[in-house]
Amino acid sequence: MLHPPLDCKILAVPVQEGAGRMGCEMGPAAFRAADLAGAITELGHSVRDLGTLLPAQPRRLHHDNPALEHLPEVVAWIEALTQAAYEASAEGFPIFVGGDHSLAAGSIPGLARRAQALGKPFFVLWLDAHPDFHTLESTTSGHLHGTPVAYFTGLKSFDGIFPPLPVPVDPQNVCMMGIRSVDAAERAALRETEMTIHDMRAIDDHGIAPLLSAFLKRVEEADGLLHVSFDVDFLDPSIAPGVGTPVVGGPTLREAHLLMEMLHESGRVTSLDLVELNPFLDERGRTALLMVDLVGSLMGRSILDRSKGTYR
Ligand code: HAR
Ligand code: MN
Ligand code: MN
Ligand code: MN
Repeated sequence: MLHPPLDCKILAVPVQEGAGRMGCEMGPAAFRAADLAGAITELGHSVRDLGTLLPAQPRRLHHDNPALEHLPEVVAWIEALTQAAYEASAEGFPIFVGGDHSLAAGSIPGLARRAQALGKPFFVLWLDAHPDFHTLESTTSGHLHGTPVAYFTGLKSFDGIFPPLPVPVDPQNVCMMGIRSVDAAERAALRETEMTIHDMRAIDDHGIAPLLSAFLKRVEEADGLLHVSFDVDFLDPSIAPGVGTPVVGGPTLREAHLLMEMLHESGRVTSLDLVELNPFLDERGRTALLMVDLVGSLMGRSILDRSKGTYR
């Protein structure tokens, strides 16, 4: 498959109210300092900076779960981003730079609406230590970055509180990798879902490559669009400490690069979230720099030229 240069569009979405610890607001600034744009243009792609999204006006909202934190603020971000993501995906390759993972409750519904308008099936690769599958009733932390997957796959809990979904994402088109921290209510709810969930045990057993290949084959066969939602805490905290909810036992540097290189080779990825980077918790920018390096692999950087297959 040929890989024409991409027309990348970077939208900064400094939402931090969905997380339990503040600091993700500084994510877009750290990605700029780590030269995300330069790493992409260096590979022959173009980059347009769409600037920084502003949230909608927060509205008074009530829900019976008293644990919920910053509900009006997060909903205001989601409202603005759903529309912005739909518009940004009219052409080119949008990159949504967070911001905490509540961002995906806006980016993904906007992109799903775009896919529907184009008549294409829409797939999501969810890279995360967490499934983020809480409902508004089941979350005990009240941190809304733990809920976007339940929302965008159409669970009823969000009706009348989050914006109405333009179109739900088919759970059969969602694949999660890296999962290793699942709350009791999520575990029970995940038993009922048709999403593909590769927890760390599955990665131990099979390795990243065959699991990812199988999913990419399905995207290919459906001629689908593929969105990658990359939560930085997917990575092992020994290499990526700059996150609010680190979980030990994550993928290594090489596993992460392999995954990104395979995504590039598939030629299927059409949009990307980069979320949960918390520069306040990072060590001398190393997590931001690593993430930029991984985006390089996604955008076509490889150690040696692989176009002719293996080397002898
Ligand atoms: N499941 C936990 C909660 O709901 C932790 C959620 C953490 N989420 C993120 N994004 N960091 O994946 O509080
Ligand atoms: Mn809290
Ligand atoms: Mn997440
Ligand atoms: Mn996470």
